[in-house]
Amino acid sequence: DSGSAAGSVAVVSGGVGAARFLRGLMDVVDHERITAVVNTGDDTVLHGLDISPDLDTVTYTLAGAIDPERGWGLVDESWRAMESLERYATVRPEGSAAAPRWFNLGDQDLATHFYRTARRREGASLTEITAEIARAWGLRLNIVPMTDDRCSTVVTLAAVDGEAPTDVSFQDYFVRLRHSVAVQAVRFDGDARLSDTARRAFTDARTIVIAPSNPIVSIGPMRSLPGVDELLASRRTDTVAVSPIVGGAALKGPADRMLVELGFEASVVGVARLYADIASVLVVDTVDEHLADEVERAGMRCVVAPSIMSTPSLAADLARITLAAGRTVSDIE
Ligand code: FO1
Repeated sequence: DSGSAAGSVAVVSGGVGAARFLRGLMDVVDHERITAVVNTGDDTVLHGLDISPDLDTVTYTLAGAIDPERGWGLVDESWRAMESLERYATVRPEGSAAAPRWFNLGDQDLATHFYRTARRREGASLTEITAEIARAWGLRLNIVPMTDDRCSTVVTLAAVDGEAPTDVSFQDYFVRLRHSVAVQAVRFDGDARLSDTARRAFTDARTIVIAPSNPIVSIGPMRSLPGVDELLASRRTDTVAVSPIVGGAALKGPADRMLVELGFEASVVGVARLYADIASVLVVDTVDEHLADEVERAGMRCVVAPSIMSTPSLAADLARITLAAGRTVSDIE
């Protein structure tokens, strides 16, 4: 086991892809040495509840409780609370947004949002609450939100039929509109700063991994916080990214389409151009081996490995290769 010699690892994380990578990493590194710094740009408030989808996806996946088909929410979930909202939808006055049904909160999942919301009202920070939730799920690794402040991903939808482009929240785009609409721009609202815990993780880590998450809407929010790109750039030789694009497509979600709509290339080369300033190595899947030279011309060393984490053991192999790639670089440069 290379774990004890590996030092600490900080993982820049979004949702599903990051969670699977972290699951693999837990087989390779002592859990206490792992810090997942997780995107909160997707966070939303519904029914008055504070919902942090990426934090919950990471927590539930690592606890072995995620629904494997959906990739979000809990396994063996029931939906009676959601179904019961139907009664109120009939009396809701015009213009009211009460009792929304488009975002599915399972009966067991609701307990997490109840707890998070109640603790927030008591004045606890999202960092403290997230650690409490991870502990409740029996996890020993550090799961930390990127910020304790509000940072909201806003998606500008492309104009249709000569009408003005419209801004929607990330969950409106992703869930309500099923990300089936063209995107013209993405921005991050709020006056957020990187949390001290996250900053310490990035500063102290032996290796920083940028997980295979959507570069724009999962990794992008963190990079938008003041000083984060500079901090990662200062650790560039110890930072390894894993490409979320395999064979020109995203394994899950709209990353491929979104990259193209925003003027980037949906390929490992496009990913390399986005990350070259903050990471020195890009891990790409074997199907993209023919693009390795182009990745290197974009300014990143290219490591080719099977990157589809369809089993925990493949995820562990990928984690091992990713850590080894980071070590080689900082030993040479
Ligand atoms: N994704 C959906 O596509 N539909 C849903 O109804 C939905 C509900 C939901 C509830 C809790 C949660 O933690 C995640 C949920 N997600 C749902 C996933 C979420 O929208 C996305 O995974 C992320 O925001 C994108 O990374």
